[in-house]
Amino acid sequence: MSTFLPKPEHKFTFGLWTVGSTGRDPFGSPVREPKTPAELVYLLGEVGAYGVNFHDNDLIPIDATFAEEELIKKDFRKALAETGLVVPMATTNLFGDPIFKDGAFTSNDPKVRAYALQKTMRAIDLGVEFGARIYVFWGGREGTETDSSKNAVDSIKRTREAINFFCEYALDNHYNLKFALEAKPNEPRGDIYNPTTGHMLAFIETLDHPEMVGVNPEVAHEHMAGINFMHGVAQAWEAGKLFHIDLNDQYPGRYDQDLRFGSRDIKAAFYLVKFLEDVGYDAPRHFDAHAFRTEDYEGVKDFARGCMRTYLMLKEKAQQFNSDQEIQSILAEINAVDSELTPYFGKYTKEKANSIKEIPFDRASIANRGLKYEKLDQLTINLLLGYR
Ligand code: GCO
Ligand code: MN
Ligand code: MN
Repeated sequence: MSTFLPKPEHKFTFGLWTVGSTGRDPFGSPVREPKTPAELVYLLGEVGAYGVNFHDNDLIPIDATFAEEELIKKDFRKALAETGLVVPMATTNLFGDPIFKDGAFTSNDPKVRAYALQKTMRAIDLGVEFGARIYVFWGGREGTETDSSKNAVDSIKRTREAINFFCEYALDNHYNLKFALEAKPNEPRGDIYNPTTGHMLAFIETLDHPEMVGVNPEVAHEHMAGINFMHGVAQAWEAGKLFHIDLNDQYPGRYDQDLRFGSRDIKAAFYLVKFLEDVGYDAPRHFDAHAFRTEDYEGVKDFARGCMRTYLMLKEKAQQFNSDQEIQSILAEINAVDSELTPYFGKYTKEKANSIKEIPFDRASIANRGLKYEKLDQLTINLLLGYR
């Protein structure tokens, strides 16, 4: 039995904004004293995380002076060195400041769009300075409350122009950087453009450097949209676009909850972990969630440890699933190959098409076969509940 302790090879990461959340929400003030970036790195070191990610302004406040910036960086660098934590991913805060109230790259105001370019280039420089190899774009304010305000086609074109610009910027500066686009259907805007991972995958193919750009799917965001997260992740993986992942949890139809990973839908979390482990996903496993507002910093540590432990417990369950004889024999039966039919599949030829047209199918007898999915699903439940 594993001890479920996190190790560097698991690549468990947290954002400064996750364990650093002070519990402020639209209805209430902070419940925890803010900690400095360096203090948060020590906290993450204590719970056994591998890395820490940041928005530019999680590390350097937007109005910091040069001297303040240098001091923060010095402390942060020292904390990284002492804990051994790395910075695999960085991103830009393009949503917090009032200037972004109508978006950044999609704002109708050219001054806002130009400022967003400037802020992002500086944030990319900052991320690269700390070793980030993945740069996330989450367009939290890139949307509308009323569609009389913005042209949806222009907004897509403006987003494309911005991402193309940053690809060239990275190439021009010889940065070893890949971009990961993160979709969310709504919140903080009424509606956000490119609302799902599927939209992002389609959008990426229209860029000048699609090879530099992938996705950063988030559990909560796809659950908010009521769709199957693992299916989107699989599609991204199959397309070679799963550059990063945001793990958390969420009840559909509610506000953006950012719950501890696996705490709401254990079954969905299980299939997700099983997928990632089966295919050999090797990029960071980033927990983009935060502790309940009821917690102090001991509770924040419980939260962070819980995210990682649940992942590792589900990983063990996935191994158990893969070596369970009864489950595997049902799967083998379901996936049985019919060698007589094999020649009919694959690439089109005229001869193949004509011969498929001639096959006599006994529809009723094919349809009569039970598929044993009830049994398979219950065996999975037994396994997840520890009765197998
Ligand atoms: C959210 C998003 C963010 C992004 C982060 C990185 O719902 O607020 O998930 O946490 O992931 O801004 O780009
Ligand atoms: Mn989110
Ligand atoms: Mn996220």
